[in-house]
Amino acid sequence: MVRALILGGTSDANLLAEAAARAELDAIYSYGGRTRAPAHQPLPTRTGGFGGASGLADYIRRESITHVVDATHPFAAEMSRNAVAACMITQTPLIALERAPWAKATGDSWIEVPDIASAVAALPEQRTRVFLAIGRQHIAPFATRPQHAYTLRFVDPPEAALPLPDADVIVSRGPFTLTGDLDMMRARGIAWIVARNSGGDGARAKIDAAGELGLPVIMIARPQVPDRPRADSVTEVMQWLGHRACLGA
Ligand code: 3Y8
Ligand code: NAP
Repeated sequence: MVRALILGGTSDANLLAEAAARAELDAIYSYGGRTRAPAHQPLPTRTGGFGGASGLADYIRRESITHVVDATHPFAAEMSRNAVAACMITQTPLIALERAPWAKATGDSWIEVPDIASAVAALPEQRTRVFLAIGRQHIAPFATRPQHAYTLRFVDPPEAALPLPDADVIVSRGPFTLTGDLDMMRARGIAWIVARNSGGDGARAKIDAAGELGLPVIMIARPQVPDRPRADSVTEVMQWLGHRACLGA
């Protein structure tokens, strides 16, 4: 019998959870515990780290997990690495539900950079108005560019003071809309956007809005994750699970 662990935390993982619940699949949804009030899931849910790859391997054995689906965000590279290692140790089938990176549309002006440090370096010297749509965990490096007026978007309100003298925080968890992001960028006179290439539809609005407004986007490329089987749709993952279920594996 199939008993699946879904490593979640994204809108795609949420769609998979809905499909799994509808199919009455025996599955557990896992959050990393990054946000205060994560979205409710129609599956039994666990929250927090496992304790590295070995902790995840122990969890798989203890919970008699038969299949692991890595539906985490493309920037959750450590979780993805641990999933590959733990599934190797325990010989558990693993598949990644991965969404394609956003591709630059004609007319878009992107500055593609490999990491946060290069994104900071790509900002102009002259004071300007920057929309930092990269969450809360990677703000500190921008403190070396205090001259800009920053708009930040977090899922939860900031607990401590920000390391930026001129910063304004929007608290919103997405998914975001083109109208909403266009209005926000116009109202705040945004001239530059910094984004990570998350892919998917849940946060694409800011990229389309930048394109419509002809604004430059500093686009941070995804980190490398180890090779593993991947699916690009919920249907494919369900077949991967359902197929073995009907074989009674
Ligand atoms: C805790 C689960 C849904 C899911 C919403 C998607 C869409 C918005 C893209 C912007 C970019 C950002 C951020 C973002 C995206 C969706 C999706 C997606 C980017 C939640 C969620 C959790 C998290 C963690 C959080 C990070 C932060 C990143 C905000 C839930 C809402 C910027 C990534 O405060 C913190 O510490 C937040 C940390 C990791 C990146 C960062 O470094 O700050 N996501 N996001 C998951 C867990 O605990 O396991 O709370 O319900 C999920 C979503 N995040 O409801 O439809 O495509 O999946 N989330 C980035 O750079 O792309 C927002 O603002 O435009
Ligand atoms: P990360 O850096 O790859 O992971 C760091 C550690 O957090 C992992 O080693 C693991 O701890 C724990 N962890 C992460 N995701 C987990 C999950 N789904 N279930 C259980 N433990 C998890 O992860 P991250 O980038 O901080 O992302 C954390 C969560 O937010 C993930 O669920 C991800 O899908 C979601 N998210 C992230 C982003 C992003 O920009 N990174 C965007 C949207 C959503 P142990 O080593 O102790 O097991």
